Amino acid sequence: MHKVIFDTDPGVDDAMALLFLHNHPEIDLIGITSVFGNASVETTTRNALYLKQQWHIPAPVARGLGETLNPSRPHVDWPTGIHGHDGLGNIGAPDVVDLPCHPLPAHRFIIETVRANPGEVTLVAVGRMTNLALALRDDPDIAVLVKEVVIMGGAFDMRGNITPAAEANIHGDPEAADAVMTAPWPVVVVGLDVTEETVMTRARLAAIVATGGERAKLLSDISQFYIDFYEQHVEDGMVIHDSCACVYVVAPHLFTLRSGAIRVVCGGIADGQTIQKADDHLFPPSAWDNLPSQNVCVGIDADAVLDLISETLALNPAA
Ligand SMILES: [Ca+2]
Repeated sequence: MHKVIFDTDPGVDDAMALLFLHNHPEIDLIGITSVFGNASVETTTRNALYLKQQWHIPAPVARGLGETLNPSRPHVDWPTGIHGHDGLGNIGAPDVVDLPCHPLPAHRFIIETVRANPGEVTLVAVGRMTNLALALRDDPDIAVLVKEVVIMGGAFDMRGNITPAAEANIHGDPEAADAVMTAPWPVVVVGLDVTEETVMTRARLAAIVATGGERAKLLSDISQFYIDFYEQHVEDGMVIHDSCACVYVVAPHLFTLRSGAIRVVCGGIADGQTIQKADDHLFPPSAWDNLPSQNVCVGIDADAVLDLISETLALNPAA
């Protein structure tokens, strides 16, 4: 079993990833930590509680941060054209969900949980890296106690998706992302290089709903607005960024990795760009020296990943 804390900004593709983690038999989802990104932290926390309630997820929700690690960064508008005004595809989620948050803030929840389970916790982070960076700042020693950090974010051998240089999760808090990538914990980055190859078609989603029951139906309802947005990018369906990172936890053999130190550009026109110095390439002294080698996904078996996601989302305990 993989003990997972899911750090997330739900978010439509976050919702799919959450259901994957909840359904997968080899994953023990032990916590959900919210962060801002696809919407304000008030909205993403509400959404995490709403999905917990609707899908009967036992894991607690700990509320995270709503501001960048560097507080002087300007606010950027929420991507309501992609995730809707409610962050869940405008399905009309209730303003208030009658469930409490965990008493600890997200970064303290991460620290306490990792310390209670040394060497066992995988952090799957699919929003901005703010909570993880604050956990490291508060308690740097947790880095060696975490089993693995799997990140959805970044664009290495290709353009970004929020600027020509940067992917949205990293661009949303570059200083936090640089701290996470350069810390002495094992990081695997699942970025646009592989996520943009995984497209869930309308037909595939409909087939999931046909066997997955009410849980899958809610997921499908949430996803329709996002699918409409993606019409300008893909022929049919939705790119399922966040679920790819969750698949990595249980099926790493479906990905090709490249090892090397990673830095994140902080400021200037390439703000939020992710750059890896591959271990097998020599350079004169640079800002990538004396840092841990982390892994970047540079290849994916997209069909197999989509099949695994489909099978997992279609599991229906009520049937
Ligand atoms: Ca996300």
